[in-house]
Amino acid sequence: MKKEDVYKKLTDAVVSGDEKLSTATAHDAISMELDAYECIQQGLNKGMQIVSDLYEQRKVFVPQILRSARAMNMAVEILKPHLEVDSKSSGTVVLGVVEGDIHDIGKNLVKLLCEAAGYTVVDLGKSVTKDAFVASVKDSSPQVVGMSSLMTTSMVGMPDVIAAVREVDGNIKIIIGGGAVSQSYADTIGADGYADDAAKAVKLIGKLVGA
Ligand code: B1M
Repeated sequence: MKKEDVYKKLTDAVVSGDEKLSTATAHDAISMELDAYECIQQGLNKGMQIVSDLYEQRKVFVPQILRSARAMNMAVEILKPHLEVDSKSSGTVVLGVVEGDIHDIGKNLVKLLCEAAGYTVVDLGKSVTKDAFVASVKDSSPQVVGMSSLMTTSMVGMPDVIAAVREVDGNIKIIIGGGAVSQSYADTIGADGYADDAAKAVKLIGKLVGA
């Protein structure tokens, strides 16, 4: 089997929410010594993006979305130990989905790729309050705080988090991402950057911390 066929099988497994196929294909990918990062990006993530579009078009519904997310997560767990970890870049990144928002699939991808790039990630999870971001900045002194939002109702909480975090540490870099936000929103609220996918988020963090 060619690597493109494996990526496509991973994509199809996520789209159809088939966890048996996603996990079996992840094992195949490992035995073929394929790059775990590429399997996640070219295979699983692509599948999740397709499912998201189908949901928007009302061609799939919540139960299918959840099956797809599970198929993806189970394959990620198999691939994760095989990600090449870059031991050179270092630093701490605090990540969280903003308050009121439970969409964490994209944030989890950002976490995974940050860890693969050698960052220590403090994952605050989903629906994270401003106070929890502030407490985490005090506790772990990160170089970067990353906020994710997929809902127009939750993205409006980002400016308050930025102000509160900067009160604790004026030098901290703050980035945002997720379907609800954009570069222009990042500029408007004074974030240091925006990324539209997880791989770009890692590059952006590297640029901001001078790695
Ligand atoms: Co819902 N949901 N959802 N949802 N959901 C959206 C976001 C929505 C756009 C669908 C729609 O109606 N068109 C809509 C929001 C509308 C809006 O505000 N504009 C919506 C809604 C309304 C809701 C509910 C309110 C539905 C309801 O109950 N009536 C409810 C909300 C509950 C809440 O949060 N309080 C709800 C619930 C759910 C599920 C639980 C069923 C499930 C979430 C499961 C989970 O996350 N654990 C779900 C899902 C899956 C979606 C869609 C279909 C897919 C999101 C996703 O995971 N995409 C979504 C529609 C869509 O996005 N097209 C939708 C795949 C993921 C890999 O992409 O997260 O964008 P994404 O991440 C990308 C980039 O954005 C980037 O990297 C990733 C790719 O590499 N990125 C970052 C993400 N975070 C980043 C952070 C960074 C940098 C990059 O730096 C820090």
